Amino acid sequence: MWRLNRIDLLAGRFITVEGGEGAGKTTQITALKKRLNDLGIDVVVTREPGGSPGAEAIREVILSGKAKDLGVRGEALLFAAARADHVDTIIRPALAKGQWVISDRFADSTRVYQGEGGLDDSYLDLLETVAVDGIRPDLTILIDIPAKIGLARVSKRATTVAAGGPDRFEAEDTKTHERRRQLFLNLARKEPERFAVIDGTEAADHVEKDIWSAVELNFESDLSLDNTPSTAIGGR
Ligand code: Z5A
Repeated sequence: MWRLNRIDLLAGRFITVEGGEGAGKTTQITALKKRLNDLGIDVVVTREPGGSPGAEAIREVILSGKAKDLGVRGEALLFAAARADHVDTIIRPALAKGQWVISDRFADSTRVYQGEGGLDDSYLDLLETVAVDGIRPDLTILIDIPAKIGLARVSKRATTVAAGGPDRFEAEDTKTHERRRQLFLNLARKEPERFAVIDGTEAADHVEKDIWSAVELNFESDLSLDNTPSTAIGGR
């Protein structure tokens, strides 16, 4: 369906960051935001599930495990409902204003987590179409890390969801996490023009440099503009 507000007509840029637990997504998003801000680019950092008040309410229900009884299909519908609200109230308006949006997880996470849970591609395609409503990432950074290393990093956290401890998904076994890692890599192989796969096992500052190289490569023309705040175009 033709939409006047398709992503290619929006002024901002949309970057998603994907990967398994403890891959370093949050750490790297903070660093990437700073680098872009230093160039005068206005950046909105957000996350999934969540990112908007409605979606954050759904996040609590999902990650607490309360929705597990809905089964993988029902749970996927909740992720899609959260994403639709997030797109409508946060992502699309920010892109329309010329802001850059960095989202900690987006639709690829549903492909991987709910796909691994047993949902087939046709169901996932349908959900994605209605949830993203034409909004697709310009670049997806996949921070790749063996499940064991990521889980070891997050195991140092608290032990309850409320206190930031293992959630409904983190609590699953290492083999499940490793299968998810392979699914992420499969997605990246299918869409090499959208994905940048980054080795997440390196030290954080090394990972940061690799991510920045990918961003520079993908947004060469945007970043070569004089993006100082006084001359920023379209709010960037
Ligand atoms: N989910 C789904 O099933 N379907 C969907 O559609 C969506 C999500 C959108 C959300 O969890 C869960 O929902 C997620 C998938 C599912 N499953 N799980 N679990 P979340 O948002 O609460 O958590 P997460 O996305 O998995 O993030 P995380 O576990 O917090 O990890 P991270 O953000 O990638 O890593 P970090 O917080 O930056 O770093 C973790 C630790 O490692 C921390 O102590 C850092 O200091 C350290 N770290 C970071 N980088 C390094 C390096 N390079 N070396 C050493 N140590 C490092």
